[in-house]
Amino acid sequence: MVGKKDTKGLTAEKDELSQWYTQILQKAELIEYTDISGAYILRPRSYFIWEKVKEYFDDKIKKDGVRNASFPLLIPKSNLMKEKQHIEGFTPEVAWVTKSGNTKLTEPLAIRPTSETIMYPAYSKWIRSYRDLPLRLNQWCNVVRWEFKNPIPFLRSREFLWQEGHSVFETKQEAEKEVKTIQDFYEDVYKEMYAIPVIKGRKTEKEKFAGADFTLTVEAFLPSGKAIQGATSHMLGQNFAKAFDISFLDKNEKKQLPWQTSWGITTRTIGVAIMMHSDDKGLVLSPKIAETQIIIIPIIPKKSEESKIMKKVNEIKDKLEKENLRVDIDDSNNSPGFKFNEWEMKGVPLRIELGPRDIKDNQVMTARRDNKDKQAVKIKDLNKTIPEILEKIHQSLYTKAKKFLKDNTIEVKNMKELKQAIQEKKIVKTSWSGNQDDEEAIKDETGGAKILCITDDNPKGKCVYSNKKAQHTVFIAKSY
Ligand code: 86X
Repeated sequence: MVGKKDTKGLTAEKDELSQWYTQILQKAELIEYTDISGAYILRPRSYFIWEKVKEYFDDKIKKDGVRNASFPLLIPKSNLMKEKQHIEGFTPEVAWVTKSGNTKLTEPLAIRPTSETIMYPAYSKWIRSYRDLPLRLNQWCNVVRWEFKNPIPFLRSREFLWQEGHSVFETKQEAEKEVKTIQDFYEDVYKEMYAIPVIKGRKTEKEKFAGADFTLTVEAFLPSGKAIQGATSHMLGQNFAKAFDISFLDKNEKKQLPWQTSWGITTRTIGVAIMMHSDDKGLVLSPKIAETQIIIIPIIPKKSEESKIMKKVNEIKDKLEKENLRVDIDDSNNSPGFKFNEWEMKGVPLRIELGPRDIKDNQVMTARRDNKDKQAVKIKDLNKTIPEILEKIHQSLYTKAKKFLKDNTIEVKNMKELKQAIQEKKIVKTSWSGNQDDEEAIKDETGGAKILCITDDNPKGKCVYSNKKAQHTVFIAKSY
């Protein structure tokens, strides 16, 4: 297909991964590039996805008692340096504001790479007694991290959108409960919004956030044979409370350190969804996040039939919109075949065709984007049947991705099997000693495959690398 003249359709097939991905981003009108490497415009069709995810997650956390707030974008240098230990490894990524007009600022201001150092000084003021706890705040915002690895739209950009939740509790138990709850919420986002199954686990000591006692994660495995971290939920223990002087008086008027958590999910999720479901014809999306769920294409063989068909098409649109469905009509002068390709490219989950024959038969023809299934639907049944088809699309995207994960998960017992599986672009389930040298050796000997997460702490058997007694069941794969 490469080199085909048609400049409208995709010219790269799915196995040529990066070209295929960048073509989809542009042709499905998701992303526009800018003059800044790593900074992208999220066009309406991709920002819509983020709005849906935001609505869904925001509702979940609010029902669970979290409140939203907004903290400043700019962080004074002295704040940022307060918790040196956790900042140290990150400093090369921080972008700074140093001037207003031509005047040098007395103190440089960091553009937030994450907001602990602007939030926790305020937490220190607000928290006095056990009555002030729990304090559970979230903000939806953009952050900037001046990464030096090559940027990939959505997956690794220098500016991205996210939510960052930061909670403070009286007890360790409450904090531990929250990090698990939020991890479950993230799994739900992937399953219910994106139709993607994830692996839930805990990061190894090497891979966890350095400021945390432990880090929970959700990991997705993509058709490219690479895994990607999908979101993160940290048990911060009392580390930040110490560094930012956050304490409270308990019921006995005794001074105590509280227990904290932080958690985030980002616009990276959009890239994960694109890579997971899309195909040689372009974008494939779950109906839950598609800006246009249904495209109606009038089939008009004779000009004399146009007004009759357009009238019917508009009736159908109204009927579907009453069901809260997102519907568009393509009444352009392009040929039906051209329109089919164009809307397939844009990832519209369901196409409805309506021509003179259909009007006679009181029906429409529907075509699913995900599997090409065609089905005639009586016009009187549209309000019931179309939502059912959309639900089926979501379910079958999820089932297909789940099957892909299952079919590509291989359990191995030794390094020979592990190396072979990684070479074959699989995701590996195996046992590990818990020893960091063994973890590093696994990475070296597989050409860069990492332990993605720990899923069990009581495995039988021996470490895949060292043959020592296994402490953890782990998933291993190459990753983004
Ligand atoms: C770690 C920790 C945490 C709240 C999350 O993962 C979820 C939401 N924050 C983020 N992290 C940094 O602390 C960090 C700090 C600086 Cl200064 C930086 F430039 C980059 C960073 N990246 C990640």
